[in-house]
Amino acid sequence: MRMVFRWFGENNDTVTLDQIKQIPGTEGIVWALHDVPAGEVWPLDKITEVHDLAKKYGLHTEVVESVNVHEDIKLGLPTRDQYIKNYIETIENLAKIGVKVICYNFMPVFDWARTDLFKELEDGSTALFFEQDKIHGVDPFDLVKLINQNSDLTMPGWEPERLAHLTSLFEAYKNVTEEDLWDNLKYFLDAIIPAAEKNGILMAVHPDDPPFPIFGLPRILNDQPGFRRLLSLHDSPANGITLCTGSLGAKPSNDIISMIHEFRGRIPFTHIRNVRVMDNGDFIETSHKTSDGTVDITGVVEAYHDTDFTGYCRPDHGRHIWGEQCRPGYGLYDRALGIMYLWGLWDAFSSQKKSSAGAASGEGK
Ligand code: DNO
Repeated sequence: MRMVFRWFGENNDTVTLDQIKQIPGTEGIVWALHDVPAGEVWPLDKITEVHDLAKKYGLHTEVVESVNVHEDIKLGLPTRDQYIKNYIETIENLAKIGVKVICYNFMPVFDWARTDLFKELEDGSTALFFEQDKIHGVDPFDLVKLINQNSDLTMPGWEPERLAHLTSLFEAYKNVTEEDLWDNLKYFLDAIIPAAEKNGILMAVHPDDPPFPIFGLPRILNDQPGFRRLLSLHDSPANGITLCTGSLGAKPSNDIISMIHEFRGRIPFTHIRNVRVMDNGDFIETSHKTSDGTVDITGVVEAYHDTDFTGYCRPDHGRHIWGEQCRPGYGLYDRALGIMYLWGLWDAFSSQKKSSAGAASGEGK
């Protein structure tokens, strides 16, 4: 397991590279050119700038999250070919500085969504929260009206450039079914995976977050059968998964440990975090500790250990603790604590394995 840490850039993050460097066992940043709109080519000079900066702190830039997919690709419009061409050019540019994994997602219109950024937990810390009633039953066109009226309905993860076209996007998706989305994903993968292979890059799709359709938009990547189908769309090690335990864990029927075993070798990148799911389906992000949430983090790390996981891992989100002012979910303290918890589990499983191997060889003497 190779630990990395998401960093939004010098002007966009409260966490600094030298702080990241001091988190034990953390070798690189997970980064993106956040100011390049989806669909455009990432310029090599800007890519090199981030790479050189991270290198000064001894951190690598092997994992990118995300190169966003233009809506026209997800919609299957004729204009998609140009955007796919641009995507391939970005893959080629990223390979030039040694990028190994590109995370992306295939969620229509919205990326991850929450209804509250600072929901208070019992211990006084705050965390990202999703309340079903705030989203379900909301007509997408009413939502557009609400946003235009400056309603305080905030949805983190929304990209401003998409918000500006929300009405036309909802119109465009009106007749797009889940099967259409699958077809469009296959078309995209058939075009980009050979380019990724040629450039030594593994593509890793992120699950839908939350793991169910919102606002009537189709969402297809949020359970084991969905990921099985994804892998079969284009059979190549370069067609892989960003296995996010927090996203998948918000759907209690998901057996994440079984997924880790089944998809072994096709998970170049994982996000490990916990989430507490309530009886009504609301969920809140908790500390990484297994007993604090619904996801069996101990079992997840054990499954990775058992399957000799050598991919990249990030602690994903954390709570906001000790008064830290930071990007929602992306403070230093709780994510650093999460990393230490994950390493603690990993090291414990390693030493357990060593002592049982030792006992077995002792028996043989
Ligand atoms: C939220 C993240 C997502 C993720 C994208 C991947 O913090 O996990 O925004 O980066 O969905 O494409």
